[in-house]
Amino acid sequence: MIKLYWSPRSRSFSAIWLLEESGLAYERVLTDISTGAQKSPDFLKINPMGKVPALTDGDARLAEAAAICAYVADRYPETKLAPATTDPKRARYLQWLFFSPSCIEPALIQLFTKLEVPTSTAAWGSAAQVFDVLDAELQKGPWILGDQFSAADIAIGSGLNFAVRIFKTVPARPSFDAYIDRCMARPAFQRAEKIAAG
Ligand SMILES: N[C@@H](CCC(=O)N[C@@H](CS)C(=O)NCC(=O)O)C(=O)O
Repeated sequence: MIKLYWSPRSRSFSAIWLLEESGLAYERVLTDISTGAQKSPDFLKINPMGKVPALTDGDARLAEAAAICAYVADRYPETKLAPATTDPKRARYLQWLFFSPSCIEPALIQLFTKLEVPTSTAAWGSAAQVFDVLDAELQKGPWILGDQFSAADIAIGSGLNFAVRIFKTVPARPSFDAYIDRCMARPAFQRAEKIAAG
């Protein structure tokens, strides 16, 4: 049985949304970061970073929200959350799935801290570039791979919702608003929101 280690109002949201989309049976293990539960010796064996989300599935264990998306979508192809490895769309899927932790996350931290980094040195270029590129891609819609909803939308949609609607670190744009609305209209997103509220 899949076990998801999660905390309310945290980056656990994307893993909850993913598992709600998957239709798979899973158990939620509350690991409340406000109590320090994420630093317990038992939890550190699952994620030595002491951060949620993390997931175990039999002998498999992993952390990192985007890796959890990739793991579940590949381990359980019946969930149809990723293009098959032989499908040419797989390439763009991987690009956008990795774009979330590699570019969106650091861009958000840059906006938050006002950190100055030369664009040629920063792996994400600049926050402006990240959100311009994402804007252009999302204008094509409805999902990041066009008609096919995938785990990449869970990674990107969760981050964008936090950035644009919750923390308002990123100014709204028509493509972002329309995409977040489409994500929020999904029943699995709505169930995840209720769960993640704690
Ligand atoms: N890179 C990780 C980041 C996870 C993360 O930052 N989790 C935060 C909550 S949003 C956390 O567990 N913070 C508690 C702590 O660091 O003590 C991922 O993408 O899953």
